[in-house]
Amino acid sequence: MSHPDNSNMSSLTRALSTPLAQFVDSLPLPRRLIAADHEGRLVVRLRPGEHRFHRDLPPSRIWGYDGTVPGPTIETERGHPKYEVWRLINLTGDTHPIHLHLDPFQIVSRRAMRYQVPEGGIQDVELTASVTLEPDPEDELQHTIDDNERGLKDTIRVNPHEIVEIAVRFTNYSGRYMYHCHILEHEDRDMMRPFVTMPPELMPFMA
Ligand SMILES: [Cu+2]
Repeated sequence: MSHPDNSNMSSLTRALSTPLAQFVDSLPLPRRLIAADHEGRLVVRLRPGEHRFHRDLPPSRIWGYDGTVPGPTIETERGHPKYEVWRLINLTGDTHPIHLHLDPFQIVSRRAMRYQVPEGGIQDVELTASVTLEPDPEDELQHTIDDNERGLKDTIRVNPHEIVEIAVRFTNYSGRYMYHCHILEHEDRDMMRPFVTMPPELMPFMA
């Protein structure tokens, strides 16, 4: 666990002792990622980063897509909706049922992997680990797809020592949605992330 340095702390205390001025920051414009420029195959990683939520507050450490808030805008062509493939990598010793809001998805693969987390590799917002696509010698689990997992799903089990790939297509609604672990204690204790979908009509305003 790391602690904010003292100068950050005192400017935070100063900022919080008076109400923050409203609507003084311009809206952040996310970076555009155009699927067609990458042969329809984009990779966006969750990374730690910094974001200043208000001009009078010091930067906060965040987890964000590409380490930014909001994450990049992903642009696809009208009439050519793209599937997104999400790769869920479990670096813990527990099985997590991961639940995605808004649209159903299909499991593409479930693969065994082994991983190494270096000393200090998992902190409050930072994560360093190396993943190898081969079974861990101690792992006796069969990493196969069950018959009842082959249809459209809204929750998928991700076992320890496992990478699960799911394909999802967001088509119906725009707004702010969530994906999270469906174990109550886990979802209430940070295993929950937002994502935003929007129609092409709104895209020009994001450029
Ligand atoms: Cu969980």
